[in-house]
Amino acid sequence: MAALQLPEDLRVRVREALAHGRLLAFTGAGISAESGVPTFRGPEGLWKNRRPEDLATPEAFRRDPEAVWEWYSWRRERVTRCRPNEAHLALARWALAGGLRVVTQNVDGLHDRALGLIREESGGLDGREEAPGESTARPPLPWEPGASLEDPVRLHGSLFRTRCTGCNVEEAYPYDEEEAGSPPPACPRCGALLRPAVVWFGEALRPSDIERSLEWASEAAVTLSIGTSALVFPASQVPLTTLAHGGTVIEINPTETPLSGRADFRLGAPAATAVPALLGSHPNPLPRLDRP
Ligand code: BJW
Ligand code: ZN
Repeated sequence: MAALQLPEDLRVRVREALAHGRLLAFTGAGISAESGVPTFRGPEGLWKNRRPEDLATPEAFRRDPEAVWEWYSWRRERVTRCRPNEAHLALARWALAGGLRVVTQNVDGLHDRALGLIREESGGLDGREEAPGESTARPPLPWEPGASLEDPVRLHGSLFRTRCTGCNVEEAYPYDEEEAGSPPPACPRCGALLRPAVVWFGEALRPSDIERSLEWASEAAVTLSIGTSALVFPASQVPLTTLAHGGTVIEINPTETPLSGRADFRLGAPAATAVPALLGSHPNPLPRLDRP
């Protein structure tokens, strides 16, 4: 990409935030658009002429669990065929170097897969890309023992996990080609229907997820709001919290959003080119930077 039209003082702020582990990337569906994952809003988001807003609700699942489950099966299948793009990969490199943290609204697992690819590239840790939902244990949350700070906070859950509508047990649900067209499965423990472990409209986010995200946002010197319409509450509070604490917000989105007028700067460019260009190259091999 040609040099970004970014004022020099903002460029310096981004560099310094990365050097001190005080950059936060807040992401939405647009970061995965160039990987082939449809966004929610706009004509691309339609599925069988139904709007995601009408399917991503507990009422829709109660009314028509087969249709809602079929939509999620279709999305699992589609996302499994997609690959992380240059924006996910650039964020993963800097996350592993300790320069930034990621809070995502996405349920597609592409940030996690990008981390797997970069670990493999740098010969570290597990050294392989884990297929979405492959692990059977619940992954530790970013602040729990065994977790690493490079793992994203997933505010709206995961496509590759289920939660029982009866006993509430949550577990991994790896993609299986055989699942196409099958009805929602029953819980092996209590027999109730399993649902996707995602956050639907009107449902509360996991309190520790939103608390941790707002804490990171308040500590961030720079927050990048990438590929989100910034419409959905309470996730939309993440960049606003950075602003309220005197930090800088840079929006990366080809289309204006309600955040545009409040952000310090807007890059009206697609994420897969803008994010790597903004973050710049990283040292190789990756150092562990000291977090404050
Ligand atoms: C590119 C690009 C490229 C394209 N590069 N960019 C009225 C006012 C205020 C709030 C409310 C209200 N009425 C109701 C509410 C609350 C409601 C809400 O916010 N509604 C709004 C729509 C108004 N919120 C909730 O209900 C939340 N819960 C809640 O509030 O609970 C209260 C409570 C407390 C205690 C007890 C009980 C309840 C829950 C919200 C859950 C959202 N869930 C979903 C579905 C997740 C599962 C699934 O995936 O199926 O999350 S909805 C959907 O929206 C999904 C997304 O994560 C989320 C955000 O969407 P996102 O990521 O921004 O995508 P898009 O499509 O909107 O935007 C993509 C952007 O990318 C666009 O701007 C493009 O331009 C851009 N783009 N290509 C960069 N290449
Ligand atoms: Zn159960």
